[in-house]
Amino acid sequence: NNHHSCILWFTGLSASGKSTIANEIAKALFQQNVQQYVLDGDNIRHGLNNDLGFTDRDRTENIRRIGEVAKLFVDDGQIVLTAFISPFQADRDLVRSIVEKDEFIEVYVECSVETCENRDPKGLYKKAKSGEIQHFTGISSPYEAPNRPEITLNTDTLSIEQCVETVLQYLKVQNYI
Ligand code: GGZ
Repeated sequence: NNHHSCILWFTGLSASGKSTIANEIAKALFQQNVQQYVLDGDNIRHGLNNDLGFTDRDRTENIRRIGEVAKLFVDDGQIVLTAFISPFQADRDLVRSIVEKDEFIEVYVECSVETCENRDPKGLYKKAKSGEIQHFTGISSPYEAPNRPEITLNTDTLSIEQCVETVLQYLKVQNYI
C-alpha cells in the first residue's frame, strides 16, 4: 500500500499507556494494509538490549540502539511504532537526527504520576516507593517531557480509542497514510 514510512516515537511514564496505544494503532494500520512494526520492552529489552539496566547511561544506550533499529525499519518502508519511556530529550533528539526530518513523529503520552501510580499494573510504583526498585522513572529517576512533540495524548482524560483516533487522523492529514 502507498504510504510514507516514519517512526511514531511514543514517550511517557511507565503505565502511561504507550504500548497499549501503539499496539492498537498497529492493528488499525494492519487492517488498512499499511506495513508496520511495534518495538517495545517485550521484543527489545528482553533480547537485543538484555545487557542494559536503568541507569541514565543504560537508558541512553537503550534508546540509541532502538533508534538504529527503528531506522532500519524506516529504510524498509515501514511505519515503526516505538514504546519506551525514553526519559531524556537529548536521547530522543539523537534519534530524530538520524532519520529524515519528516520521518520522526514524537508522541508524548502525557499522564500524571498519580494516575500511573493508581494504575500500577505490575506493582512497580509500589516497589519503587518502598525502595525495592531503584532509579524508577517519576519516583526516583527523572522524566523530561518533550519540548515540542508533534502529538500530545493525555491519558488522564482521553480514552485509548480517542488517542488512537488522534494519531491516525494526524497520519492521514500529514499524508503518511
Ligand atoms: C522505569 C522500569 C524500571 C525503572 C523496570 N524505571 O511499565 P513497564 O515496566 O512494562 O515499562 C517499564 C519498562 C521501562 O523500560 P524502557 O526501555 O521503556 O525504559 S527507558 O526508555 O527509560 O530505557 C517498567 C520496567 O521497564 N522497569 N525497572 N527503574 N521502568
